Amino acid sequence: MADDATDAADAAADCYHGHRRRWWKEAVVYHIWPRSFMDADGDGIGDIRGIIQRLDHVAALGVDALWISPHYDSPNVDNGYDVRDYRAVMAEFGAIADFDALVAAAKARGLRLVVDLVANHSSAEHAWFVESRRSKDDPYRDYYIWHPGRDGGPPNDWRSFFGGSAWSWDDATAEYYLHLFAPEQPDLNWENPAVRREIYEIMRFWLDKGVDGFRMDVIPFISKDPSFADYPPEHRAQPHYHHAAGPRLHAFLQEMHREVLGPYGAVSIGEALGVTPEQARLLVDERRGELDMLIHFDALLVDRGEGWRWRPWTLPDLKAVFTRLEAALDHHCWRTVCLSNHDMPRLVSHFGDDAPAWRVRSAQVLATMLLTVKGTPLVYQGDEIGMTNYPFGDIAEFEDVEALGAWRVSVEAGDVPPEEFLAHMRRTSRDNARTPVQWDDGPNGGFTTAPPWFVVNPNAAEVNARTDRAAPASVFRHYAAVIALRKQALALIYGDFTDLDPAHPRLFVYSRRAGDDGYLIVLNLSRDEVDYELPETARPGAFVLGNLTPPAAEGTHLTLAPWEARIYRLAGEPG
Ligand code: TEU
Repeated sequence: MADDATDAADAAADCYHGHRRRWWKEAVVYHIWPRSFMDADGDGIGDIRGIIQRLDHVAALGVDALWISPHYDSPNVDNGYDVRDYRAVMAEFGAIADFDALVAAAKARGLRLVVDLVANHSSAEHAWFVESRRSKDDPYRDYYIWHPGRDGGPPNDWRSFFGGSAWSWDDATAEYYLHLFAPEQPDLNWENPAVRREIYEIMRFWLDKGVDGFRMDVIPFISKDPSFADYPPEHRAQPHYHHAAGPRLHAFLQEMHREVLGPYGAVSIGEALGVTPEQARLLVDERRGELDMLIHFDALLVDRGEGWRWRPWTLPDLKAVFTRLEAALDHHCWRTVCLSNHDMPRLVSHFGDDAPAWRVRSAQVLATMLLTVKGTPLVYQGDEIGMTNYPFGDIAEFEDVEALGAWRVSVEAGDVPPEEFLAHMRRTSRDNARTPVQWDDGPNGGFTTAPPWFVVNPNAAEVNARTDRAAPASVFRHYAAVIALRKQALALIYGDFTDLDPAHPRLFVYSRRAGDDGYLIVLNLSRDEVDYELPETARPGAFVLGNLTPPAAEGTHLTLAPWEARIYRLAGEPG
């Protein structure tokens, strides 16, 4: 992409390799799910003071920013993603003074702070919805989406992501309201300018408190298909593609940018469920003034088929995601790299190997990948110490509204045998990522002194931050080392991504090249030792960093140990 002309332009405009340099492109973001991060006040629930207590752990990783999942007042049907009051702090998490203290504590450590914006829907307990459902001519009626039924049932065939119809009947006014998630999460009506103004005011409120920007929950869903017709056949199996394709999405986001994001210089990270890499371009092309970057789902859902049922995946499937993003997004666009979060299984259990013999090494390989494929990496709490999925045995152990909803519509409806459901959930459930962070080998993994709100993984005695950070082979220290390398390696941030061997079933071999500068990354994502002749196009220069010490003077013929990660400089010109 960069040629001589762009090199000259780069120098003039604080660019690197054709990209405008921005702090958030060069940052690593650490994602905190407050309920399970750290409990400071001894009630068994994580809180803001707990986040402050553990900020030194986060800062020691070398990350640049925090994203915290919703900290707002909520009845917690969906653990904070159902907001009752957008200007108040959830009582279990603390008070507004604690939030102010968090802003100050983060700034004192040079950390930026990004908060969650849940603007597609509110809680049904939000004052707007309480009013809205009162009567058809209530001033707040049009804050939400109400429709009469069709043939004695809901207005159309739209489905809730948490099971069942996306419409609930409300007796008071004898109409249905729309909720793409739980019935307790009614969708806001973005066609109503008053709703948009309210959201912008809420954004200004938090920006005035000193936050640096927003992660925007299911933001592509804010513009609804105005026909309210049934799903078109091509979207029936994957409705998120339908909900993300509303006609006014770009207009709404451009307005939000004009009104708030632009004037404040705030960063925006859109959760892009239902957005293909090709559609993503329109949302993040910096010349359009919409969003800065998206959380793409192509990697996260590589092992999910219709109805998001688990299906086997191969390494070439996963690698292809990064190539497709590279092709779709040019140097006017940016993206995140997200391989785990509070909605997904644990990173090492999902894409690595969580058997005790391979857990640390495979977590290190995944860290290397997360931090060196192109985009702003999002590191989810606990992954930096190699936390694993929870060994769920029974439906009674699950807490998540999504898991319980799926059980209702599949097992209780007699469609799926319980054992099959549980096997699926052990692999995929969001609850895997929501068990408390394991800080040490003490009671409750050091998360709380009270009975914890949710189960602690029984492996806390072996897998915890204190043990990991002190061990010779440490997941945490490997993250920190790769993050430190990024800070002095602009080619690792802005360089072109090229998969050098897309079909290899065990290795991920890629380059990050910016003109003459560049890196070669070789990852073995398997338990096998692999002999490998590097392609002509990538000659290894100096070895920079790895999770093992490679044999000296191997040349271009490498022998990779199981779950080995290596980063080299690229030598010379491309062949
Ligand atoms: O997630 C939307 C979303 O992508 C999830 O529904 C996800 O697809 C699913 O959980 C995969 O199993 C956002 C939030 O991240 C999630 O926690 C909320 O439950 C949801 O929106 C509704 O606000």
